[in-house]
Amino acid sequence: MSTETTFKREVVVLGRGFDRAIYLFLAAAIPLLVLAGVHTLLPLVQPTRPVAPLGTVVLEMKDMAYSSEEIVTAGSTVNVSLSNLDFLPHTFTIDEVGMDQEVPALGKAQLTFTAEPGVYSIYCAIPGHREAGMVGTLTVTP
Ligand SMILES: [Cu+2]
Repeated sequence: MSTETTFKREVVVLGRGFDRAIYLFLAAAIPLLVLAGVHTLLPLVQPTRPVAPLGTVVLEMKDMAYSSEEIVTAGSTVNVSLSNLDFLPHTFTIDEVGMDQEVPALGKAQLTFTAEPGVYSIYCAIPGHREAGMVGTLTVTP
């Protein structure tokens, strides 16, 4: 008998608390869900890394080196997308074509230049970097 009474009272108390809990949960969860949705959709709308156009050489500058030491491109127009991941500036320099592009620390640069078919030396013109091995070759095929 007394057990039944206790049970009913508990249900009533639990019911009130439960409604309040749902309300608080929704009040907290809805903004979070909206934020989560925005975060989930954002990369689809705005990629964190820019997508390089087709035919573009994507080159990273990291730890005093280019991510590819040998680059081969076809045609006289060369497109290069540079990302400097180091905390110091680097350059993409090819003397024969008059290219000398500095990329600031953690910066990016897009290059378009023309080069006759041939093999060209690439190096970083920041003092000491070429000597440290920041070099590469660009081969342009017809
Ligand atoms: Cu450098």
